[in-house]
Amino acid sequence: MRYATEAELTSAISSLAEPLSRARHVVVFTGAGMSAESGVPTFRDALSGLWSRYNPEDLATPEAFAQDPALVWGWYEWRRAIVHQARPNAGHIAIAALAQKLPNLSVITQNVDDLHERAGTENVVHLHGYLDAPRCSVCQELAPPPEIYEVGEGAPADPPSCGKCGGLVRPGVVWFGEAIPEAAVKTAYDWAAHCDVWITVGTSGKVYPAAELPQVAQGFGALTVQINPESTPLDYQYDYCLVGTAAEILPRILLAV
Ligand code: BJW
Ligand code: ZN
Repeated sequence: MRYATEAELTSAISSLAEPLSRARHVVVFTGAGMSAESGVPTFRDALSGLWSRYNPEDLATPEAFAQDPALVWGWYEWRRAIVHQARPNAGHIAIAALAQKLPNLSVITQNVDDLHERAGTENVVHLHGYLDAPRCSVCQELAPPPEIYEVGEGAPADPPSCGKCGGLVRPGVVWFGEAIPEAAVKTAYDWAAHCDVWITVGTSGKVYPAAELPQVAQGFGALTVQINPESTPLDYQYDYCLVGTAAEILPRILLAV
């Protein structure tokens, strides 16, 4: 059910206090909208999303990196600099504070930034990798992330070479067609199957397998909540759709618990 007006939101949020306080395990599942209010662009928002200006096939696939490593590396270094300048927003901070109040709260994020960790949340699983963990595209050895340097938007930058085998170093993210890291996928499905409350924040629910996790949680009996200012294709799956942004709604949930 959708809760959009001020009165609807107030009543929905207060009715979540009891199940949250009672829950043995709460999972918060986040997407790009979680970091939007920190100034990190989303992917699919019509005007500001990265995919409104760039073609994912040219930048977020292993084939794109093989074709033009400098274009892909430069694009990710430009985004890494944006993330380094960004600060956790009120939503990230509310999740970290909620984790202090509740016995067991975990975060599963699709985001490649570290804003949950910088807000103080400790229990975070990254499904789609992490910008600060580049690795060799040949032998998979982890490489040290370079110092942050200015890369103009769209400017190419040559990737470093692997210290072990000399192969090209690639961004530490999961591209289309690549498998989610095994340990992350296993933990995410395990938490989905065993949590009591599942809160999805700021994802369009269009990228699989991540997008099926909320349904797994619901199938195993969790109460499911979505926080998003827009509708998503998966609205119908949730017990509560709270219409608003991460930085607006999450601090209100924290106050209610
Ligand atoms: C706010 C807000 C505010 C705004 N507050 N909200 C089944 C069917 C069809 C296809 C597939 C399928 N299973 C797999 C596939 C293929 C593919 C896929 O899903 N394609 C679909 C697009 C159709 N999936 C894959 O390829 C995955 N791999 C895989 O399946 O491997 C199989 C395999 C197994 C074994 C061996 C080999 C292979 C991998 C997917 C990797 C996704 N990678 C990216 C890029 C990461 C690196 C990078 O950062 O560049 O991950 S794509 C991009 O999308 C990124 C995101 O994590 C991901 C999800 O996006 P997200 O977070 O939902 O963002 P947006 O922009 O879409 O939405 C933002 C939302 O926020 C909106 O709803 C706004 O309204 C909202 N919002 N402001 C709260 N302030
Ligand atoms: Zn190597």
